[in-house]
Amino acid sequence: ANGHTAPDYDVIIVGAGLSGCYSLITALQSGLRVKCLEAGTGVGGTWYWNRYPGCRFDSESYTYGFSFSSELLQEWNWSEHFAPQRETERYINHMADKFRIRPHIQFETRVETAHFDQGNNAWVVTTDTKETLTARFLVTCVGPLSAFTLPRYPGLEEFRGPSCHTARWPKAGVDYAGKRVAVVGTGATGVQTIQEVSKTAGHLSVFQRRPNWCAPLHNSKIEPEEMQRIKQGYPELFEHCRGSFAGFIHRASPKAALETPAEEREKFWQTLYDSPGFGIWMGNYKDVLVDRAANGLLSDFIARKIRERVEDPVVAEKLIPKDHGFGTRRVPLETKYYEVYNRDNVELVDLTETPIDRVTPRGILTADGKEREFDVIIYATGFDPVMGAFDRIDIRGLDGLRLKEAWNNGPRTYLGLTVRGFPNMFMVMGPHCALGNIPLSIQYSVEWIGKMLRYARDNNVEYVEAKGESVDSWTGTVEQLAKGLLSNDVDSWMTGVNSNVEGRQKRIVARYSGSCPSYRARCEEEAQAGYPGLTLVSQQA
Ligand code: NA7
Repeated sequence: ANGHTAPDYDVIIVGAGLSGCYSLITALQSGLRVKCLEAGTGVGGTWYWNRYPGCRFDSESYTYGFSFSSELLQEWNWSEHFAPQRETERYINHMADKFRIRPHIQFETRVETAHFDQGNNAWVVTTDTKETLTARFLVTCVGPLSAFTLPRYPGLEEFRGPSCHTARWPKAGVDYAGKRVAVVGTGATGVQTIQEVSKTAGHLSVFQRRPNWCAPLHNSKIEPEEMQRIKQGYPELFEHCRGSFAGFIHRASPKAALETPAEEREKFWQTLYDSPGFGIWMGNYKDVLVDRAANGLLSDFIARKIRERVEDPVVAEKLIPKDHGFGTRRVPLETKYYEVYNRDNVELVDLTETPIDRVTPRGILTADGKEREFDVIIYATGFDPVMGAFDRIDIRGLDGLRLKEAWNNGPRTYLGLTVRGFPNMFMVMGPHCALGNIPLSIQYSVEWIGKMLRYARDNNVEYVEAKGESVDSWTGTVEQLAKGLLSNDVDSWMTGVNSNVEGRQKRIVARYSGSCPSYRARCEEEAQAGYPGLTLVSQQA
């Protein structure tokens, strides 16, 4: 109509991780013409790229899978309470085959630009394969932690042996057994890598800038009878997770640490410390993540554990965070991590004492003039958080406005799903949406967007944009919710900080930190009221 050029597709999906795969499934089920573009050679996103040694879930396997299909739930068996990467990647591949989405995914194709064409109300997408595709709607499924970052040390390229970031671990693996290995970084990824690599490396040097508070994972096998029981209980299990703050099985206690007698508190913390998963983080007293005194008590408890587990008291002190309290950054879950430092073949290098000067052809030179020689260097140095994957694409909305510039002073969104000035673009796991148990959050966001897209089709809507007042009010809500949370006073990916990226030194509010149920309630309200927060323009007959 009106001399418009009809776009090639109704929807282009960027990325074929969990978000992209499920977005594709819903779009196909709605009968939309859809194309998914993926940089990798396979599906899985995070679970495709992160094949480093020891990579596995920190959330219970059976709460991590999607629940939209009971058939999928019933036919899939998890082998461990916290499944390894390989199994999760297999799960996502299984899903892709079951729902026949593969023919709609173009692999080895990285989206380079996405510009909104105002004349046609369509997105024009170009790729590194030199293709141009157009679609009415753009759904970004680029992942909150996918743009990996390397340190900016001089000489990084000069190292002669194999070196890689954990998020680009080669499929063929890296031979580190018996070798001299360096691991830089001690976040959730570094901790998993260190535990595994230390088992067979000839010598391992861990380069630690800031330690994190870790707690035991307590992984174990799932026997067939147990898996059967889990399957029978799926409806209640997911109901329980949907009702919890962050979508996990763990729920915070209604009690406050400060109002509990010391002896009882100690017993409770010991039970949590001895139990599998995130309980000690998500299922703790209600005041430990918001009250400094309560948090201090819990931190002291964990510090005692570290001192008990690490033989060398000097090393133990280096492993105890002094700049932030327990749970205010992402808690890495570990399996004998602290005991790694009792091994003869492992050394902890404290970068606050001896920063890295440069990487040399032979190894790493620290500020004390010591050059350590390595055969392999592993960078577990994290990601340009949440906005990073968007920044890598040249995304332009109305009047050529660049998304990167629009978010210069921090992201501004409506419901974490849409951005003013960027019509017909929806984000899955973008800034300001609820994260927590990610697949659960993904499932909700994808279904919300799916419903929106069906509404648009059924009502001939060809233009959808967040209203200015919606964005102001939602961004305000998100910033308000962040106040009072101890985690928002600490540098981490959760506050949008990454020392390796220009312009990411300042803390911002990158994520919605209210509860998942209240997030969903707010989004439901928008949909049920017929999208009053969005400007919808229908096609003229
Ligand atoms: P994180 O949690 O961002 O951890 C990155 C680690 O790398 C952290 O210890 C950093 O130290 C360290 N780092 C980063 N840059 C440098 C440089 N230049 N020099 C030395 N050390 C550095 O990323 P992860 O991959 O571990 O985890 C990401 C998420 O994936 C995690 O939350 C889970 O949800 C799964 P710093 O603390 O900044 O001093």
